[in-house]
Amino acid sequence: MLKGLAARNRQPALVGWCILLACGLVSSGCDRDAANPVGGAAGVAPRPKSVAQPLDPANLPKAMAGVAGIELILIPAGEFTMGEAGGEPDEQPTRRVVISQPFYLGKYEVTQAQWKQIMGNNPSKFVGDDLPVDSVSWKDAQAFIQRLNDAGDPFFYRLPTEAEWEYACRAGTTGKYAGDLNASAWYFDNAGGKTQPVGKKAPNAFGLHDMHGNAREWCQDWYDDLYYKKSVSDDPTGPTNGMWRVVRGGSYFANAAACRSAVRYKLDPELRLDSVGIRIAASVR
Ligand SMILES: [Ca+2]
Repeated sequence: MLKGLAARNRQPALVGWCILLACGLVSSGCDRDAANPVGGAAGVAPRPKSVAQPLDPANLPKAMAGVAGIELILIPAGEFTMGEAGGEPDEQPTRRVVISQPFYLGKYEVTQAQWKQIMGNNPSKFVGDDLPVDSVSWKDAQAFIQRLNDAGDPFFYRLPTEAEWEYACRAGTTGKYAGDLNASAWYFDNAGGKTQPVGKKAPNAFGLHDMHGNAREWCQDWYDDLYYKKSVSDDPTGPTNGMWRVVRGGSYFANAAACRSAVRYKLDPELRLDSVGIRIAASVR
């Protein structure tokens, strides 16, 4: 399951970023100069800067595509009950949580094609352009996100908070799953022992695919099993420090109980597992 710290190809990859409305091309600021390398080494041209117009927070598009064509869905502000009564101890007590600002979340897990475009390497155990990238650590995810942000488009890219992740996963539902698990998730009973191309299972009510299964997903927060007992209710961002980062959602290798909306996992931020990938969140700058 684990992969060593193999030498990583740090050769800068192109970030030919382009902002697209999902339902129609918007050419503003589009830059696809694939030959222009990125980075600050001698003789290397600087990354092209964005000339995109900032987004209007009062009139945000419901779907957009950011760097590397990562499709983003607008998640509305709202509130929900986080956790599951009768679930694991770290899922309790359940409590009302407010997500005060809309944000964008990846429609799909980050694919290997997207990871390769940004990072110039592919750490995944299960290889395929449409498969979720796997075997990436939390720290690897931060390096990926830094490159997305270097593109200078109208988003601030990041991982979702744990609260945002569960809010987005539930999409208004209150049960164990946001719909029929077999219809919406690749998990132990149906995945054949490996990850599957993203987006093949039914989306949830927000239009997000593979929240319950396929690859687990890193969140930004530190993990604390007692956090729900002391967390603020508005836009919680997790403990201020810790040993582990939060991982959410089930995977191709998880049983049904381990795919529930409320399930929390902790993982060393330097660990790479073939069942763990990422999904990108984005705030408007
Ligand atoms: Ca997933």
